[in-house]
Amino acid sequence: MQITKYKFPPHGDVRGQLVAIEELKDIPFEIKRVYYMYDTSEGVTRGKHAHKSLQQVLICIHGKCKILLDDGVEEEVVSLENPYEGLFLGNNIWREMYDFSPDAVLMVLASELYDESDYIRNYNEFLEFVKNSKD
Ligand code: T46
Repeated sequence: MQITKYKFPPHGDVRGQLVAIEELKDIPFEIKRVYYMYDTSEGVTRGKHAHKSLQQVLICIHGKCKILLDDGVEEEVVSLENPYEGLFLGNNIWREMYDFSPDAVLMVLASELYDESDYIRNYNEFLEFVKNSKD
């Protein structure tokens, strides 16, 4: 599975760091939505779904967490622990977010507005969807 991880250059000076992300330049889509999760309870796994068409970039802007990506054939685990790193998550990828540190803030840049009909929440349906997408 190809994993795309971005390293956004921090504009650092004596005052500290600043990261800027521009749509279609630093990431490959127009940003229609931004959301973030924080105060994640210990031991929790979030996600456990895939998307039919949504593209996203995940950035752990504080603390750390792990992301499991599953394309229906293989699995990879990516650690996010730097505020200047982004993980691209395309459609057709089952994702699970876990091992959140208590101070973790996971921010997500998304290519589309929220649409429940884009979610695949059942793993067997996901496998079927991936299989049909390849036909
Ligand atoms: C994804 C992973 C990485 C909204 O009302 N608007 C939104 O834009 C989002 C993302 C969620 N919600 C509501 C829907 C649920 O009642 O917030 C609640 C929690 O959402 P969900 O259980 O889907 O959250 P996660 O952390 O399991 O998944 C989220 C995204 O939903 C998903 O697209 O790829 O983060």
